[in-house]
Amino acid sequence: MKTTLLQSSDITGITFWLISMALLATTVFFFIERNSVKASWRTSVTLSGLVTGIAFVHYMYMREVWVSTGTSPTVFRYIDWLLTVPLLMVEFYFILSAVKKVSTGIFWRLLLGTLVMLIGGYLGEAGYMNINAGFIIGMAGWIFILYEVFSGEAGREAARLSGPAKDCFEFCKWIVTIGWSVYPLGYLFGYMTGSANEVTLNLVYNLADFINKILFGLVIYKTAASLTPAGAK
Ligand SMILES: *C/C=C(C)/C=C/C=C(C)/C=C/C1=C(C)CCCC1(C)C
Repeated sequence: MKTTLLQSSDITGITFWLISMALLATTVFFFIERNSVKASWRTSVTLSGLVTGIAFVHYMYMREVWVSTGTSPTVFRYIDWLLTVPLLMVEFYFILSAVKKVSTGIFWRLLLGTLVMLIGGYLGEAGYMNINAGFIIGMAGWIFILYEVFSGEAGREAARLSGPAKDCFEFCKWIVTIGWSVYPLGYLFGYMTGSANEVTLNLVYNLADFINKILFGLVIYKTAASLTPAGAK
């Protein structure tokens, strides 16, 4: 019997449900906990909550597209990315500014780089631009933001830090390098060469979002909490 709810054999569909509910729970958690951390870290925790909240709403729709059509919810994914990825990337600026005075140039470069990455990717994937050109523009945006957090001004500021804030920056840096590589690989194997099927592709994206959205936010929250002296706010 064909069901449009969820079949027990639909592992990818099950991961759509799992992450939807995990995103809801972490959103509630971040907004409840934000006032329990030191004031300088509250913006970072708020951003984490916005990321998981926006993703939760999109996942409700993506799940619906998946279980009822069995096809990739590409438009919803890109709308979600367009909002959540810049918010995730500017977290690097807020991690630094929670512990020291840094220039706003870092903020604008991180924002600009993510927009180039996503717009290039979308134009290529939605057929408005040559597939390879879209990929190259997207990759250029990603390399630009990776350069900023590794060797650019943000990376140099982080190198002068010590303690939990530095560990947090380092951890997040590897998430955007390794955790994020899943998406361009998906573009390459799922879309450009067509060698990965949609079941695997969506499964991998869903699991990656667990790390890249939920774990990323939790690490920032944990850092904020560990730098908040007991009994103080
Ligand atoms: C929560 C969602 C996240 C963290 C999504 C991240 C998406 C990317 C890092 C996408 C990157 C792309 C490239 C680097 C080149 C080709 C096109 C994209 C947009 C798939």
